[in-house]
Amino acid sequence: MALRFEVLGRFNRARAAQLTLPHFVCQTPLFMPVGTQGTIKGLTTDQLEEIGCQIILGNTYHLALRPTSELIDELGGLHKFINWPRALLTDSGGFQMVSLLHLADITEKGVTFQSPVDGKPMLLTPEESIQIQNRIGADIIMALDDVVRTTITGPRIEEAMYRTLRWVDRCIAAHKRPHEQNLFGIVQGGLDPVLRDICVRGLVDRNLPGYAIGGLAGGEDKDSFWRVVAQCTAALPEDKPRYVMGVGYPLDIVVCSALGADMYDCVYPTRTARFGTALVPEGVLKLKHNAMVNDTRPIDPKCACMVCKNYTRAYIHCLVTKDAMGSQLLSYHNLYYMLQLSRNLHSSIVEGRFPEFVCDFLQKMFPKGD
Ligand code: PRF
Ligand code: ZN
Repeated sequence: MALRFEVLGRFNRARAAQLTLPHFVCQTPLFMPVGTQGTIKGLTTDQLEEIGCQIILGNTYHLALRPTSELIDELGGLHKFINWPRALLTDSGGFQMVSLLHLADITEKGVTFQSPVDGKPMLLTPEESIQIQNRIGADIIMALDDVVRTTITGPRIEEAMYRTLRWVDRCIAAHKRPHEQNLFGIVQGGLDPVLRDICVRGLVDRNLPGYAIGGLAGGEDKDSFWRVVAQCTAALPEDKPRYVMGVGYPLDIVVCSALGADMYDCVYPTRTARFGTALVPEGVLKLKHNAMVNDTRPIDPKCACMVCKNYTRAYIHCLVTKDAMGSQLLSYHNLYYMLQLSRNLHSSIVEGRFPEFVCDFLQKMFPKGD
């Protein structure tokens, strides 16, 4: 195991912790920006440090295609390659292939897909996913899982859950650097509480350094989503980090933290920035809107970020469809917002004022109480 997880404070099921990883000491609840090719679209690693980013996520699938894991290894690992001294997490690749490539086919061996480079069929096995992630060198690496949409029903959900458990054993056996990299297992099982329970127990028996809750944020209703998170966090060990994959919206992060989750990743803040949308305490602000043409206020007058200190809505409105700087400034502000939200969750739990923080958050976001 290459991590330490110390709970610093609790409020009911919510916890604030210090997660010590090989490259950085992180505070939870923790939001991890997604940098598919290693880097976050539109931000330099200096800017990421400036806004207090502690860990970023990279995707095995994308990095394996370009620049390739062999080259990253040869050049001294991903931290060095992208000039990021803090923590890194890589996702195992299966989910990206299945969600991006409709041609991906899953068998017991692994995930078969057509290479987007030359169209040749390629196979990503659990062993290969781990070998690639060992070469990339992230602080946390993810087991290859069999992901199915939560909106489907039938025996395929059960098959995927049991396969995920069989694959985690192949991942554990293939992992060559357990003292430098933490292998997390992923709970699958769709929306079925019996399947989720079998998967959680199976993974806990394997005594991994941390656990993720997968298969969510794929179009299921919020009630089912929160129910699965609540069930899994209640059954996972108290002394290990819990990571909800692909989540999420600010509201989801607040709710999941109240349910005892610790880590999150999502493309939403940077993706929505590229569509001209800023995250603000009231919800979202659409910078493309005509009302912004002569609005001389910052995006969020209460935000302390570099963008809100220096630029008006009118200026960003003007840039947004014309110049890459528009989405860069919005990405900067949006990530600052998510990281500030994580810091506020952490400090409110440590200082015993988590309920007040949640009430205030909800009141701003839903002022009419709806
Ligand atoms: N598995 C993996 N990565 C993921 C997910 C998953 O279930 C999700 C949830 N939809 C996001 N990213 N390996
Ligand atoms: Zn700002």
